[in-house]
Amino acid sequence: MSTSPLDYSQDPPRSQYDLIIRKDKPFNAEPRIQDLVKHYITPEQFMFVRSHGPVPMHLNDSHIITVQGGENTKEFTVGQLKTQFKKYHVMMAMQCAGNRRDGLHRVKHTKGVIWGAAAVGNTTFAGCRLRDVLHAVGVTSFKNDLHVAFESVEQCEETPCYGSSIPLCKALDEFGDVLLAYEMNGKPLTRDHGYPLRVVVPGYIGARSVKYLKSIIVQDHESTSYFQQRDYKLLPANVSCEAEAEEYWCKVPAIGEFNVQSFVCSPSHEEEDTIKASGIMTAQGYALSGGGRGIQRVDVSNDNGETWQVANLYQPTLTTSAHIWGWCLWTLKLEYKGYPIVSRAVDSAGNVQQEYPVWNYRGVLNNSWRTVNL
Ligand SMILES: Nc1nc2c(c(=O)[nH]1)N[C@H]1C(S)=C(S)[C@@H](COP(=O)(O)O)O[C@H]1N2
Ligand SMILES: [Mo]
Repeated sequence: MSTSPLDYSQDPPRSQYDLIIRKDKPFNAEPRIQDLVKHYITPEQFMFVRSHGPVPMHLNDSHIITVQGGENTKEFTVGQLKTQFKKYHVMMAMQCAGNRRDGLHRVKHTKGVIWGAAAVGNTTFAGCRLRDVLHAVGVTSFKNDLHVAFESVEQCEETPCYGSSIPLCKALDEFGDVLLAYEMNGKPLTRDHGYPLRVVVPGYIGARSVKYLKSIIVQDHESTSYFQQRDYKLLPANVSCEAEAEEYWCKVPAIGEFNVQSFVCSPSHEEEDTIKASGIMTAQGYALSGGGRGIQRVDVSNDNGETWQVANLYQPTLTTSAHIWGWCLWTLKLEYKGYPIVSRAVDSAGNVQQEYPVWNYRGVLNNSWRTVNL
């Protein structure tokens, strides 16, 4: 770890964003919750940014990515990855595992950036498939105990570089849709979102989608990075400080796929008074689940959970993919009865978003029902 403070003076300009800054250095920002549900595909202006260090500079198409699989090591420039491999597109929800940590804080204090409920967005990415690149270094069949570790070029506050890993079976899965992406929403990646190349792992927590990619290594163990081993883990509820967490880090698995989630985005807390006056409102929100599981139902209650009404869902499916990686936006017209509006999603596997006082030390999604006036 560096002893001198990291230099953020070369971070990109950010005037194009319409985001609430949660932390300045490193830059962490999310949109206003009502803005999040205005578009099915989140424009960059409203896309959250999660960084752990200064944004790397002077990278371009000649940046080299090292790929190591078994005996073979190959180097590819970003330019070569663009031209030598077929280009694929994926539409997916990117969600930080810290999304809704502010709600979690009402249950128990945790460590990490205090996100609201908008550390999530739904964008399209384009790039080559990680699968094809691994094939090019001779990694074609998977064993369950192998992992693909990614490292980035940037220096983080916590460690010399950002790193993470995913199981090799996810990386090689023909329908896993893991990309080495160079475009977001049809344009070259911006510096904040990982220019010139990032991994995108659909259905997994955002932490696995490593930006500013430097190396890819197939190995017999998970990434030893701080971000795989000491963060993004669900610790038991009795753990209340760093010292108590110590014995759990090596026992508790790293989170991969995220769980089922939904939130009432509009009306927002600030808009509550307007609702009270008019009585009838249209509630709007998002719902999503990990692992390619789509949303089958969103229930909404206006009477403190006594009764539930089924929301109208918008979740286009792509016929080219075996999975649903995108989010679901929902709406429902209902009456305001003086209680907070709450939503509860059910994913395609029948997993129900439930309320329990889950505490995640730093990172797991708080799965409690969302209210407009927490
Ligand atoms: N190199 C690098 N990759 C990274 C991160 C980072 O700080 N550095 N943050 C991760 C986390 S925790 C999340 S949620 C996503 C956020 O992606 P975004 O900033 O493009 O929205 O990037 C992931 N990849
Ligand atoms: Mo994250």
